[in-house]
Amino acid sequence: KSPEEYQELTMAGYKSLIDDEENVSSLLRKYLTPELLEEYMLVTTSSPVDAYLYDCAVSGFEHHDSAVGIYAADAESYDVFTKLFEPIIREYHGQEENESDVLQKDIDWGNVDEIENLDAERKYILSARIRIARNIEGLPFFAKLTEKQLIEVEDKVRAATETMDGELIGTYLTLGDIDSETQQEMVKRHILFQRGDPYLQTAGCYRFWPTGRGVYHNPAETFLIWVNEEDHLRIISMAQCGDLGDVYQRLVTGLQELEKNLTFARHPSYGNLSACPTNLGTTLRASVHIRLPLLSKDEERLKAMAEELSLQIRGTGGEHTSIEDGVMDISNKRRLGFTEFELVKSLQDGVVALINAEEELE
Ligand code: ADP
Ligand code: CIR
Repeated sequence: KSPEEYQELTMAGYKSLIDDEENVSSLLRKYLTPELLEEYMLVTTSSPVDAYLYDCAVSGFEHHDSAVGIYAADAESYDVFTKLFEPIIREYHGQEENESDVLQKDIDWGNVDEIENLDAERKYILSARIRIARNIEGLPFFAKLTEKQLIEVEDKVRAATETMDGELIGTYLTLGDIDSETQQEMVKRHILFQRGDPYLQTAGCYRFWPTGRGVYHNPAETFLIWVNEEDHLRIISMAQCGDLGDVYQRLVTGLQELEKNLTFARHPSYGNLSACPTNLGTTLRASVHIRLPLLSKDEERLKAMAEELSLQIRGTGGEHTSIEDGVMDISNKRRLGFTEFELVKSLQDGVVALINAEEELE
C-alpha cells in the first residue's frame, strides 16, 4: 500500500469511529485525537517493517465494540506512536500519569514456595494455568511478520526447546501437520489455540496460516509453548487441579531454559513486550477454572468482588467466550506495574477469598 492509501484508510477508519460515536467506547477512540491522527498518519517505524498507525489501529477501526482497539505492529510502534499508546497503556493498567516514567518493575519471580495448592480437596478448582507472552528481539510482531519470519520464529523456538530437561521434555508439532480433528480435540483439552478471534483476524494475526504456527508440549500436557499465535511465544504451565504452586514453579523453570537460547524483546518502561498493550509488563495471566455454583448465581456480588480483588472473569473456552454451568475462568486482571510474584500472589489471594465466600453460602 502506498502512503496515500494508508492516509486514506486511516482517515476513513477514524471517521467511522466518530460517526458511530454512541457505540464506540474503545481506548483508541478516547485517545486518538484529530491532532494525533494528523501527526502520526504518515509516520512509520523503521524499514523494512514500516508499520503505520493504521497497521496498529485497524482492528479498532473495524470493530467498534473493541475495548482497547490497538495492537503494536512491532516493538518500535510503542515509541513511534507513544502519545497514543502511553495513555492507553496507563488507563488500561490503572497507572496514574504522575507516577514514575518506568511503569514496569524488573522481573521478580519471588519466593515460589509461597504459591500453593488452592484446593487440595478438589472441590472447586478444575484446573490452573499460568501463561506469559514473549516476542523475540529484532523481529516484528504478528501484524508485520513475513512468511519467512514466521518460519524463522518457529525454527528458533524449536531449536531452543531441544535443551529442555526432566518433565519439560516434549515434542514440537507444527500446525500444518496436525489434522483438523486432532486440532479440535487439542483445543478442547486447552493445549492448542485456534484461529477465530475477529479482533486478531483484522489486525493480521492469521496471515499465511498455518505457516510457522505450532505447539510444543510435554507428554503430561502440563508445559506448553504456543508459537506464532498472538505473540511469538506463549509459554504456558498447567495442571488439572488447583496446584498453582506446582504450575508456577514449572513455568519459571521452562522460561529460564528458553532464555539460555533466545533473547526476548523488553522495553525500558513497559517491561516485556507483547503485541497487545493489555499484556505488557509481566505479560502474565494466572488463571483457574473454578466452579462456584452459589456465588455465581449472584452475578452482581461476583462482579463486585472480582473488581475489588483485581480479578477478571472469562468463560472457560477462552477470551470472549461465555460462562457455562457455573464454571468460569478467574485470572489476574493486571499485568503491568507489579512483579510476576505479586500478580500470581494476588490471584492466589483472590481465589481463596472467592472460595471462602462460596463456603459461607453453603
Ligand atoms: P490467554 O492465552 O490470554 O490466556 P484465553 O483466555 O483465550 O487466552 O485462553 C486460552 C486457552 O487456555 C483456552 O483454551 C482456555 O480455555 C485455556 N485456559 C485458560 N485458563 C485455563 C485454566 N485455568 N485451565 C485450563 N485451561 C485454561
Ligand atoms: C479489544 O480491543 O477489545 C481487543 N483487541 C482485545 C483486547 C484484549 N483483551 C481485553 O481487553 N480483555
